Amino acid sequence: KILITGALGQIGTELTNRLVEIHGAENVVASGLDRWDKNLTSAGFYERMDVTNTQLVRQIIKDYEITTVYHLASLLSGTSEKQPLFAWKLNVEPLLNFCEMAKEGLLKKIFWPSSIAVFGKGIPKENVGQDVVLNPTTVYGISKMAGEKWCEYYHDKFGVDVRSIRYPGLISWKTPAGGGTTDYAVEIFYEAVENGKYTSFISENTAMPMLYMDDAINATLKLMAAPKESLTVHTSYNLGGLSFTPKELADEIKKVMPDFSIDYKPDFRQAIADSWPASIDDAVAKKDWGLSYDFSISEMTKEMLNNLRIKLLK
Ligand code: VAH
Repeated sequence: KILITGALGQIGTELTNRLVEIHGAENVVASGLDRWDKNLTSAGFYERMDVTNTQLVRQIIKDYEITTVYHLASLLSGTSEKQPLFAWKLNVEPLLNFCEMAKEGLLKKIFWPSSIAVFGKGIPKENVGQDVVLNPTTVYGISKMAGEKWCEYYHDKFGVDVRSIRYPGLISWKTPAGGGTTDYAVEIFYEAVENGKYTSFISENTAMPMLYMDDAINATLKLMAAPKESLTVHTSYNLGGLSFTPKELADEIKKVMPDFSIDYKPDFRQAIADSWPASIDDAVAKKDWGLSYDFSISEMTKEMLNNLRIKLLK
């Protein structure tokens, strides 16, 4: 069976749905901090689980005979700056626990999300490569860099099959994002549909790597299905997708909603965004496991506005 942690989050809800489609609900165990209620998840099983509770996690792995874990539970960049010590504990220790279980033979495969937040000072802003120096300046970036190094250590030392992607900002409409710096690119669509205007907490010319959720889920499933021998990266794969500024995104929205307006009031997350690259080189992922994308910025914009109109205005 498959276990997903953080299954009620922005990525988790959509990844759970796809894994249920592929493997059947009876083979998918969703877990999260929230109390269960019937329409929470499409998984066959739901466990209320704090991933930092090592004994409980081990018990659930044994009870359900879990072989694959998608470990998504994490604090994102904005929230991590506000709770550094808890962010370190939550973002790193459970990953180590899952790697230990794989080393003991309790698990066959692990997926763990890293982030473009691992990049920081001293590198070019554009087309950042797979093997540049990692110099994160945020708590979140530090925790993700440490996690990547642990993945590589457990692979190289013990042959653990742990796979990872450095996600850019992810844009989706099914589940709100939570506490991220790129979340302006999610909020803007909700506000466009509900109020016809948006005040961005990121300044107009700050480009960041972004991706529509469907492309991110497809990439994740493609990486996990790839033959182990084809993988040359054991820290985390660069994934670039799109790259745009708040102004460029607002201009795309205006093509669909001419009366939409935007203004800019950068907050503490501007400094986080300034420390990140504007675009990513994902050639290695394309070569190793056939990474590809379906959504351009205009196709994403139409998808987001159409679906949010239905979701928010019914
Ligand atoms: C965040 N959405 O903003 C996440 C992501 C690259 C950004 O890691 O923190």
